[in-house]
Amino acid sequence: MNDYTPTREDRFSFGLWTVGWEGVDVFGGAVRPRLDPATAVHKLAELGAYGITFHDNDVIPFGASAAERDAALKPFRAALDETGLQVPMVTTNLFSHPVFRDGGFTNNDRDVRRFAIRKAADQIDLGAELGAKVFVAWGGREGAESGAAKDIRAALDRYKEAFDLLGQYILDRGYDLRVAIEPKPNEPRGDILLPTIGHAIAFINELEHPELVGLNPEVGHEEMASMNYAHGIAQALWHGKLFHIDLNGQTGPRYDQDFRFGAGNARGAFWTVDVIESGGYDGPRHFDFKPPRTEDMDGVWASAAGCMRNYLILREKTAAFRADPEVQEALAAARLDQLATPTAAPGETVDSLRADEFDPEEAAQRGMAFERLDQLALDYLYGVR
Ligand SMILES: [Mn+2]
Repeated sequence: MNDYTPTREDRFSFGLWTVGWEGVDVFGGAVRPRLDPATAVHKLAELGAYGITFHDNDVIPFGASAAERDAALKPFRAALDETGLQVPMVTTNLFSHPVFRDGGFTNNDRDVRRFAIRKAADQIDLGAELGAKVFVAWGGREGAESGAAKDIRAALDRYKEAFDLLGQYILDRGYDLRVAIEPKPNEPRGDILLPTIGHAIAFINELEHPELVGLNPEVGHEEMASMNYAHGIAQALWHGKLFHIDLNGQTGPRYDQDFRFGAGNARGAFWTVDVIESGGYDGPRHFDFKPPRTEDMDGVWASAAGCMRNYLILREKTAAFRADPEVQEALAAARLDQLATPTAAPGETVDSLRADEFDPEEAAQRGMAFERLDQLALDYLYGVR
């Protein structure tokens, strides 16, 4: 048992837009003041985070001149230097300004698409300068509310073109940085392009530089579509495409709730931490959540601390689950060892499988023993084991 105090070795990072969210939603205006980026850096460092991430316009006002840009970045850079907080990821806002009403990279308006690519490249430059290894691309406005308004095949051509141009740009500049696409099914658009992990992986395979592009799956975005986040990131890992993760909380197919991590589908969070810790992911544990509108700034920091605390609690629980001799016995009873064994022996063919002596009626009698195994997990989750 420990007190779940995060340290920098835990590699927790937060979007500046998370703790900085003023609470503006579709039904009401701001409930909290603007959070100064430098203050956010100091506060997150104090809480035990190791990194902060940001959209260009979280720090630099849209349309800022070079002098205004430098002035906005100066105190932010100073805070990073003072605290040693890292910037492991950056991203571009291609959704807030009205010019992006129909998206950035797939906007029907060609002029807007060209502007969006320039804007992304500027933030890639800044990210590389600050040491970021990942550039996240969330195409929240890339989509449609109606049928004829968007030719999906043409839009995907343009989407590919944007990633191909930016990929070549990263290579030409020699940046040590990769791109991570963040899928989401809907909201703010009625339907968003690349709505799931699977759509995005298939899209990446069509790019000029697929090795530069992977995924940044978000808990809530997958669960909004009733999908299993732990399974999704496990498949992304299987493809070598889990470049980054967005952790938060969601309770089923609703609006994007963005609860703090662990507050939402707790069982899903348990398996999410299990996959992250045991599946070979070595990137930041990044939180993309929204402290509820009910909270003042004290509540915001309590919410941020809760994300890290819940992760550490679940990390301890999942590690204990995996190390438990009774669990290992239950895993064997559930035949996980057999699943890990290739179906055919080396050199075997379909014809050699025909030589098996097998009684399906007898095999059909074997239960899979999954319930005992799952109850052991729930005993850990519920805190009785
Ligand atoms: Mn996100």
